[in-house]
Amino acid sequence: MMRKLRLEGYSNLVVRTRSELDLTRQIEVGNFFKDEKPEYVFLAAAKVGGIHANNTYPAEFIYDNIILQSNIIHSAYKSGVTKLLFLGSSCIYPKFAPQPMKEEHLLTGTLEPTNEPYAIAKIAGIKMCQSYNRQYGTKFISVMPTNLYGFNDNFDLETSHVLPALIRKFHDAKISGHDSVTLWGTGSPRREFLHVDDLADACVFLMRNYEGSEIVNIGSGEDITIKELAELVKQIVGFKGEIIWDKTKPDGAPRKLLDISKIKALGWQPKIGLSEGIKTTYEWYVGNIGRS
Ligand code: GFB
Repeated sequence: MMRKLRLEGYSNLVVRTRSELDLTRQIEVGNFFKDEKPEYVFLAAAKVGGIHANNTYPAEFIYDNIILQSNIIHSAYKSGVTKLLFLGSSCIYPKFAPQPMKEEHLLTGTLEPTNEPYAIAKIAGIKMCQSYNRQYGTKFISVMPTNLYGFNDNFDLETSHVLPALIRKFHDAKISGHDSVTLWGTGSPRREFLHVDDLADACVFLMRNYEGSEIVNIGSGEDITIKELAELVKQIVGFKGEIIWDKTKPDGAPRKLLDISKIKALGWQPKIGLSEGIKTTYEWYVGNIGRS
């Protein structure tokens, strides 16, 4: 978001690091909004992680996300913010929703157990934005991105999402000369991926052009099996060894492809293809994090 907003020439950007402002503290968040009086709020702060992190820390995922989003949404209302964009996730949809998943499929079936606490928190955020719009006339929009990847991602193997994990696992194995890499599950689930620069572009687009209370999906419009993704990352990284699948780890949702016809009808399109996006992300990783 910061990269995109600076590119667009916005200079009056107000941010706080986690150590400067603890978003789980209601009074501190209220004072921050009173002092700074932001006009536009991109609510991207959240406790996030991949399938293993969600499955391991359910209490933190539901508590941290409900608390911090409630503090920010309520303080945005109290301080008269012009518009707020709330970021949810594609995991809010039912585990067996028809594919591709449309916005109206929300709350039509049971959720994927591995990330239900997180999904419930995000659904609460959507309902809070919609309720404040209805009762107080606020303009709080809710957008639902698919699985994201790109620069500055979390590459910790315990808490990360699959794509950064694959980049790190294949790179480390290549550098260390290992002859195999172990991945989780069966490799058969399908996932959709969107580069974070495309997401930031969509968020600025919607902040400018959308005022509805209904949620809006943001995705690339195509998905891939984890096995196909692994082969793609393996080839981009240049790892020559074999892939071992650890079936004791969960697969999660079998598929969660978003229907993006709503945002396309508004005039937005994703621009960064998966293979190109992985290549530039791997280059960034090697230049900034990976051991060479
Ligand atoms: O990206 P990921 O952790 O989350 O896992 P979800 C996607 C798929 O990749 C799962 C498989 O089937 C994993 O088992 N996978 C294979 C791996 N190897 C690995 C690995 O080394 N690391 C990881 N992380 N996965 C998340 C939700 O679900 O999607 C979050 O838990 C959020 O709440 C996020 O919604 C967008 O896509 O399954």
